[in-house]
Amino acid sequence: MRATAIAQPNIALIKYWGKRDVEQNLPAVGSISVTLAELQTTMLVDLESSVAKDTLVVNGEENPQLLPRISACLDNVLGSERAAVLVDSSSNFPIAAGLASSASAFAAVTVAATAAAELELPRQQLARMAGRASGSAARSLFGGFVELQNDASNIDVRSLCDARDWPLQVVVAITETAPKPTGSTEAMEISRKTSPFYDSWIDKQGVDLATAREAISARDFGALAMVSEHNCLKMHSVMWASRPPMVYWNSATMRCMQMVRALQADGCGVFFTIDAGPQVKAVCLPEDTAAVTSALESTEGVKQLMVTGLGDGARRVEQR
Ligand code: 2P0
Repeated sequence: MRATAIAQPNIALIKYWGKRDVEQNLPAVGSISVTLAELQTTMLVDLESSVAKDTLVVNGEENPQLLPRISACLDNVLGSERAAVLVDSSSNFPIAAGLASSASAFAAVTVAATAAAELELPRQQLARMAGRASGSAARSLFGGFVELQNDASNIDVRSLCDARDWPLQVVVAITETAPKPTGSTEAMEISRKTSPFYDSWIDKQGVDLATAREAISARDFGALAMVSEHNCLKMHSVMWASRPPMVYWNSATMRCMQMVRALQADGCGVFFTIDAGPQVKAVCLPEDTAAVTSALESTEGVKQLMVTGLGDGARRVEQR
């Protein structure tokens, strides 16, 4: 009746932005991501604690903000006729700051809750359950390069390539650790309702997905770099043109992008991607990791760097 799971966040190269069904939390587009290795969320779910109501502890402190979404996820996984649950979570990276903390949190709680209830479910079903709580969480059930397909009335998630088969590195430049001003869920709906570029974003996503899929299959870093940066900047253009505009970048975000451009001009195998937050993720070839790390380390406004390889999907671990 107690189980612990570990999940890692994932970084989308071809982004999820927009929902076709808010109630069911179904994405409007497919997406492709990489699951990270070193950034981790560890979550204990205890179904027989003596808590009177659902309780969420994050890094040692009660967290009432995230609790309603965790409770809704537990209802979805365990049914609403359940006893109060204690969830104890810890992450080794800043949460709610554009580092996909909701992806690892909802992937971990889904795996831990099903394990605690001794439910044996296929990974695909776990991914759909996690995705109902947070779209990007569905991708953290799988490792390496992961595609979330958005077909018919359901989502389908699969690994395109194992982490060990194309061991790229990701250097995360943290430029701000405070929570972002507008959460993704709300921001996506603002974009859908107000951005003049939204329909075109949805229409063109299939082309970017196909290009990225081919690049991953051919291990073609240059092609993956080009389509990933294009897709990232296109998503941010949708956000910038929304009303109110959503500009998640700060001046250090721009400086990091310029630094990546300078590294590319020097022949480095690196590209950037940025999510709904000011952090810059530089994806690079293993042999260029040291050069990328040193360049971003010395970029003005970078507060912290995290360097990671690609990792595995969410899984149960020994009780802590
Ligand atoms: C992504 N993001 O593909 C995109 C890129 C942010 C920018 O998925 O509303 O927290 O919980 O389904 O999963 C962030 O969205 O949104 C996200 P919900 P989620 O990674």
